Amino acid sequence: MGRVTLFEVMFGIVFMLSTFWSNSANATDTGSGLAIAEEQLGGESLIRMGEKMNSTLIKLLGKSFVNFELEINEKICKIDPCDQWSPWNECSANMKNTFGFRSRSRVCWLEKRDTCNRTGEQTVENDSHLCEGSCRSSYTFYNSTKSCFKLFAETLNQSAAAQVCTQEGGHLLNTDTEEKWNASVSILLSNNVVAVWIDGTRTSGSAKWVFQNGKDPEANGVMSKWQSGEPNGDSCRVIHLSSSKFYWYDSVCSSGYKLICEVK
Ligand SMILES: [Ca+2]
Repeated sequence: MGRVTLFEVMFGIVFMLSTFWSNSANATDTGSGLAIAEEQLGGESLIRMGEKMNSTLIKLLGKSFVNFELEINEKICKIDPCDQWSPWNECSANMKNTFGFRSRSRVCWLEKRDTCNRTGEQTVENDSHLCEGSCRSSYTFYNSTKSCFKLFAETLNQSAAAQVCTQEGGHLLNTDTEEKWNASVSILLSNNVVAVWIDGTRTSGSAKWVFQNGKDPEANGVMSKWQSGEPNGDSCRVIHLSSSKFYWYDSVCSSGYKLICEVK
């Protein structure tokens, strides 16, 4: 059977209904098995009905419907000869206020002859678009500093703590702006933590402070946060609570403290 036009289908439906009416005694007779639930009406069921009623016309109509259904199915396959898109991958930018790309892909069978049969030569389509970065999961964004911070609750010596942050792609938080100092205090308060390693080491009590990232806080205009009597000759920098207030202290580098990483 060739292509079926919409007109032919409509004509067929009208004709079929009139045939139903004229045979309504048989068509609704559940005893003869001709009753068909509405949701089962389709080409195949019409063919079966035509066979039972010995009606060539209904059988032909049924076959027309089957062809029509196949044609629609094929058209749908032609419209979308591809699998579903994969989920978007993570944005290549991992900081707020920075931009990167994210992408997704899908497999298509654009050259296939049998439209619904997804075999043969595949094409991988890629799609990508611009995205704004955000802090990675478990990090908190501080708008005042435009940075992502995370408190690590394990107690480590200074070099192990610095290494954790390096592995995270960042560094120990350097309190080289008032905003970063305030963010640090806020993190410590909200987590009930009394002390953390921050960025800043020196080779001896008289040497210059060295920072993994950023500047010397005081040279950068941060008001001194040293506890009175500090620094007093140790080589690693911490924030420590004293009488309900946080201060900078220098501490022995092999001591154990929690840490805050900053990722940039
Ligand atoms: Ca000290």
